[in-house]
Amino acid sequence: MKTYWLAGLSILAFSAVSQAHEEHAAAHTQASSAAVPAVQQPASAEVPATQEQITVKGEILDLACYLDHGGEGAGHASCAQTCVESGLPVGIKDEQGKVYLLIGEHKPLNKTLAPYAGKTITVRGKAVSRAGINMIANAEVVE
Ligand SMILES: [Cu+2]
Repeated sequence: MKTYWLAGLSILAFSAVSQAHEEHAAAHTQASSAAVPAVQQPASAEVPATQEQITVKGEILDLACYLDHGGEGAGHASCAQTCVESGLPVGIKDEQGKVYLLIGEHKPLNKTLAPYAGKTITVRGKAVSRAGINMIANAEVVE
């Protein structure tokens, strides 16, 4: 008999909790639907890109092979050179392992960087990050 009583009590407690949860969820829905029409901005404006001038020393990567199968280092250098020359995205991996896409002033840097593929060099430019992707724009080879 005591077992039934406990089971009944826990069902009552559960339904009270789930009702409270539904009210809480409804309050969230109302709050967010009220807030949305007030400021209509494109998604890109909500999270501003970070920008800073940086100098990065690291290995020039062919990003296609790096992302696909971890292609990097001296053993991959000739493939990286071919890939970068052919126009695939080029990047740099710094000594902490952070990877940046590299571009010039709104133009590709592949011809400039192909000879350095698989080698460690220093580049300088404007670092921008958005949606988890890092890029150095207006990149120049420092050494
Ligand atoms: Cu490659």
